[in-house]
Amino acid sequence: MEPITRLGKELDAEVSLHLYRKMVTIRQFEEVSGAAYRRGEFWGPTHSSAGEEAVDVGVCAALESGDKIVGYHRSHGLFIAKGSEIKPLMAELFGKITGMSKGKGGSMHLCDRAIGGMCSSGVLASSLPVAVGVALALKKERKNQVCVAGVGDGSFEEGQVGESMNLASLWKVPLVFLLYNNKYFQVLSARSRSSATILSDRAIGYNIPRAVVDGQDVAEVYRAAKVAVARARRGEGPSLIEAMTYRYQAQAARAGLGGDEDFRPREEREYWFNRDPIKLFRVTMLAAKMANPEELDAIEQEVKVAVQEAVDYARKSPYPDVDEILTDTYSRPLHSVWNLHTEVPRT
Ligand SMILES: Cc1ncc(C[n+]2csc(CCOP(=O)(O)OP(=O)(O)O)c2C)c(N)n1
Ligand SMILES: [Mg+2]
Repeated sequence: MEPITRLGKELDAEVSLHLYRKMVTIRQFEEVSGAAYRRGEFWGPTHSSAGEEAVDVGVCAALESGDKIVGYHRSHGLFIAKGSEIKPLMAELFGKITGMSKGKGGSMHLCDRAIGGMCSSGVLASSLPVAVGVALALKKERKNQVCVAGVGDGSFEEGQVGESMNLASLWKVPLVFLLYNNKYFQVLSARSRSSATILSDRAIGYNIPRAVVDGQDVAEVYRAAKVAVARARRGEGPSLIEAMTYRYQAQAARAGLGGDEDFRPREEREYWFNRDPIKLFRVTMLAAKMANPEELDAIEQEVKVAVQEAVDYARKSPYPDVDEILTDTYSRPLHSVWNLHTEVPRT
């Protein structure tokens, strides 16, 4: 396996080992949570970030702790990369009270304000207008902080994307659009949906600069993110990074409900599995003598223990009390919303 982009001074041995640990954490988190899901330990569609770790980790490596992220429906990896603890993330998937959204959000509605994780959403592209609002607030409050917003290649076809890019550019908000081009919209391939292969060309029409990067190469993603984040921090407005990547699992895990089949061609899968971002990074670090195999193996073992602890924690945690079903789910108590807008009788 050929090493990927040469690591420069910007990614020294210490930083590289840290990024490697993050990527391994995402992969193992997805493998263990996916297995628990398939055993029926929790419910609700669950989208895995496996295969796309270099995108999440490369981008977050360019962010400061005060910067924000807004996820989409496949954002476990983005939250882990930004700094979320895996115990409350796992507990959220399990619907437990100790989860980061108190067990009411599940896999697609994450929130971790402590690390700048504003939200994520299961409604395709709906988080982009929210991200424009977050970035506008950062600008108005002169925070010198940046927001990164994730979106999938299929979701990129939604109308809200153009509207969000237009306003972000017009208002010059500090936002980085992060397009995960994994070439599939559920079972529909990119080729069957669009004659354009570089989707980010559309950003040019909104006067937004864009970069197309190898999403399996963490160093390349990091380099592009640094440029985009610096531009946002200088007050020059949004950028778009299109990361060419591949999801390693089927569209979503839906225990017993279908949707778990993988329709993608075997040769294509083989090509992308040979470009596993973690294996590529390992080869690169070893070639650059930034680490020895024993160190990297030790990281994998440590992560294994931590992920096992997270799943045990999620299993042992209680479910939220049924009396709390409406707590935190509306900005105002539901009965006051009803009183204002409808005739719905109160019981
Ligand atoms: C508005 C809306 N329409 C349809 C769906 C169902 N849905 C969930 S994921 C998905 C595919 C999204 O593909 P893409 O944006 O490429 O992201 P990927 O899953 O490949 O990461 C669809 C159609 C949804 N969640 N929201
Ligand atoms: Mg896709």
